[in-house]
Amino acid sequence: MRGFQDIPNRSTVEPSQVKKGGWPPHSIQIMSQNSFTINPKIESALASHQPVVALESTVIAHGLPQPQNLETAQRLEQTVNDEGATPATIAVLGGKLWVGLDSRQLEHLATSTDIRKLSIRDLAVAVANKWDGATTVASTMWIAHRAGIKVFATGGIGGVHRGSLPDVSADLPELARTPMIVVCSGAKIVLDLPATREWLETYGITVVGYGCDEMPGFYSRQSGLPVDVRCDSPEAVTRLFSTQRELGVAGALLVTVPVPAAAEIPEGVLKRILDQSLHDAEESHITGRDLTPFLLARMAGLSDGATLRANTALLDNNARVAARIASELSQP
Ligand code: PSU
Ligand code: MN
Repeated sequence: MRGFQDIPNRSTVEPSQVKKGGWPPHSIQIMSQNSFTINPKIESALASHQPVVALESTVIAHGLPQPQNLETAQRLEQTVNDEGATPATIAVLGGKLWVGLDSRQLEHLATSTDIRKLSIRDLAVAVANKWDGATTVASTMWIAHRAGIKVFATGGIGGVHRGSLPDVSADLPELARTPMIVVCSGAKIVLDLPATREWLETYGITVVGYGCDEMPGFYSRQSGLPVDVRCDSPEAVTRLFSTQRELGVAGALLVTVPVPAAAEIPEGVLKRILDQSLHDAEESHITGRDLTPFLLARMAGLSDGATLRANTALLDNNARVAARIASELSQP
C-alpha cells in the first residue's frame, strides 16, 4: 500500500503531456499521505496503463437492501473483470480512503449497520474521526481522480431535488470540476430531471447519449430531455474525452446509458409509485442525505421489487459499458 499520486494543477500540463484519454499523467509525484490507501492490484493496473473502473459504495450501503446489495457489489466487480478491466470500489474504512476493496471489506460495507453516507463535505470529518463510510458519486469521483482513475460507473447521479427548498446534490459541482468519464443512466428519477439537465448545461458538463438520442430517466429509457451528443461505441466516447482534455475543458464527460429494455419500469407504474413515495417523504419530513435512500427504498416496496431489478440491471450494464470504455482508453 502506498499513498496517492499528487495531481498537478491542470494548467501546468502541456497538451503534449496528455496521453490518449490522458489525465492525469502517470509519472507524477507520490503524496505521502497515510489517509489514502490504494489496493496493490489497482496500483499495478494503473502503473501499467491497464483499464480500471471506479465503483461507488453508497449504492451498496444505502441504495439497495440486503442481501441484494452485496450480491450487486460482487457482480459489478465480476462484470468489470469479465470485460478485462480492474474494478476499484471506493469507500472510507477506519478513517482511510480506500481505492479497491477486498471481499471482506465489501461484505463489511454491505452488512454493517454503522456505515455513514459520505459526500465531499464529510470526507475530512470521517477521516478525522476514523469512521466507516460509503462514498457518493461526488466523493467517489474526488477520490478516484486523485488515484489516477479516469472511468467511473454508477447507477444514477444525484441532481436537483424536487420541492421548494433548493436541494442540489454535491454530485453536480463535482462533475463540473473533475475530468473523468462517468457512466450512468441519467439522474435518479426521484429528482427534478429538467432542472438537473439545466444545471448540467449551465456548468458545462457534456452529456453523451450512449446508443440513444435522449437522456435516459434512470428506471425509464426516456426522459424527454436532450443529450448533447450521441456516441455508439467506446471509441467515440474516448475520442471525445481526449479532445476535452486537449482543449482543457474542465469537468466530466457524462455518458448516459439507458436501462436494459427488459428491466425498464412502465411509465404508468413509475408515475404512481413515484408520486406516492414523494408524498410519503414529505409527510415523514425526510430531508437531506436521508431523502434519496428513503425514496429508493419506498419505490422498491411499492413496486414489489421491480425498481430494484431495474436498478441492478442498469448498474450491471453501466459497469460493462464503463469497462469497455476504460479498455479503449488504455489502448496505446
Ligand atoms: N444511484 C443509485 N442508488 C444510489 C445513488 C445513486 O442507483 O443510492 C446514490 C449515489 O451515491 C449518489 C447519491 O451520489 O445517491 C446522491 O445522494 P444525494 O441526493 O443525497 O446527493
Ligand atoms: Mn441534498
